[in-house]
Amino acid sequence: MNSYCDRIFKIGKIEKRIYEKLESDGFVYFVLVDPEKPGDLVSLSKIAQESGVTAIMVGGSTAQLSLDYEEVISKIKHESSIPVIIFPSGTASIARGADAIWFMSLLNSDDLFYVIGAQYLGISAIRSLKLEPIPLAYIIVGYGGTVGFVGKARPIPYERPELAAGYAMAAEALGFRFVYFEGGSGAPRHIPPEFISYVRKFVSIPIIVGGGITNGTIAKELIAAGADGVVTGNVLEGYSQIKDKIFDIIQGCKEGAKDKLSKINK
Ligand code: 1GP
Repeated sequence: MNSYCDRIFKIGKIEKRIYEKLESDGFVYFVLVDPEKPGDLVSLSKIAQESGVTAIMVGGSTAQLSLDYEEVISKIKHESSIPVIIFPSGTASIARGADAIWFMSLLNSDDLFYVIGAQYLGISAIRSLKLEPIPLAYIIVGYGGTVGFVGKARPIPYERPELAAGYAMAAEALGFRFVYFEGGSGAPRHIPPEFISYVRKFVSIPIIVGGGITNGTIAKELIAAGADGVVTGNVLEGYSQIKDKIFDIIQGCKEGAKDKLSKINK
């Protein structure tokens, strides 16, 4: 018989892999593919895997066809063995063939559907498809973009990190194992590193940051400020030098992780 700890904290394969990466490298990097504009998945999947991208996330705030998700996932899987994590916008994002799904709750939404409704509706299908659900608190910040609008969020201003720290602490106490600060896809200004370093002091769970991250310098600053992971979407869409861009961002993450470690050891 399993212990209570084993029974309650069922850490799946992908989540475990993320923690192992965090321990060995000090950061994780996710590339986001929008099923509505997937681009050249053959090159992207191979390059992402060779370059050491942690996983490919598949999702988009307006994508509403699980068939689109399945097509994208199967193409990625055909070309590589990189883990695929669904980044859902609702129950239509639940699709076959992925390894895991961010089981996320949009904590600063005014609409209960995005906080717990979609999750209630989706969990049986997630179990049937044997997708690994990874609990994630999703918090919209600043610009917010399409996801902020669709998710009826009240985005936290960049100047008010204490509000974000409150949400992050509540998320950790509620048992979420990751917190994702979302600036909105294509955010004209990424989340400031000072915002992340403020929140970092209040929680232990990994902090993921996305929205408007376009180069390695930004990734470096965010990781050095205390983020554990970064997500990029737009910057690779339709870009011809995918390999160079991924390399640049990974390099930035590595340098950021080094800076972070040296601050801890001081
Ligand atoms: C969006 O945070 C992600 O959900 C990625 O944002 O497209 O701006 O990289 P970008």
